[in-house]
Amino acid sequence: MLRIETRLIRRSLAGDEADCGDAGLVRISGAYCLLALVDALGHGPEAADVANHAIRFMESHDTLAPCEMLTGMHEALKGTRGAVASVCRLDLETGALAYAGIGNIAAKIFGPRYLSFVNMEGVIGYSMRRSKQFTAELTAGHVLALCSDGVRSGFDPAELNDILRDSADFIAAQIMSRFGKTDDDASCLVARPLP
Ligand SMILES: [Mn+2]
Repeated sequence: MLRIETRLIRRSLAGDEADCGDAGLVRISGAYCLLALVDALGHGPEAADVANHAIRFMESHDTLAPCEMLTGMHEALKGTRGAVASVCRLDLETGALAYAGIGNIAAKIFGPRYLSFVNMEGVIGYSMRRSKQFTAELTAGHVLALCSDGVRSGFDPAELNDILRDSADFIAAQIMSRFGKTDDDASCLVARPLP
């Protein structure tokens, strides 16, 4: 059974984390771990409400596959300003990771085999087509990072090579401090299988 450590860091443009339009979720149910990051359009308390609504939807539907999760979230967020999101479902017995994402969230696996997932365009709750589901493997030595667009995404993956064996806490903090922007809410969710 895969053991993972995770760390979510959020930084609110408004200063108060309760008003952050980015929100994340790590939730284990049975042999699966659901990992997700949501960025509601805009920022401030209204964006925070939408992001929290999306998280509550996922908490109460935590067995859905990533594609179905996004489709369900789309219905749940109708009438709101909308959001973008990335959803992963990790099989803790095999390390198989199912992934789907809509909009501008970066989802990458760092390590010997670097991988950057591709999200479909759209805004959840407003306009989206059915997302595409991808699969990958998350094994020891690799690190999964989901980052909102408040974090610069075009950096060379090798820039993290020196810290991949550090803790999820440290890696998330480094991503935020090295690549975080200051003009939007910013968030980063890191998951790291333990050796
Ligand atoms: Mn954003």
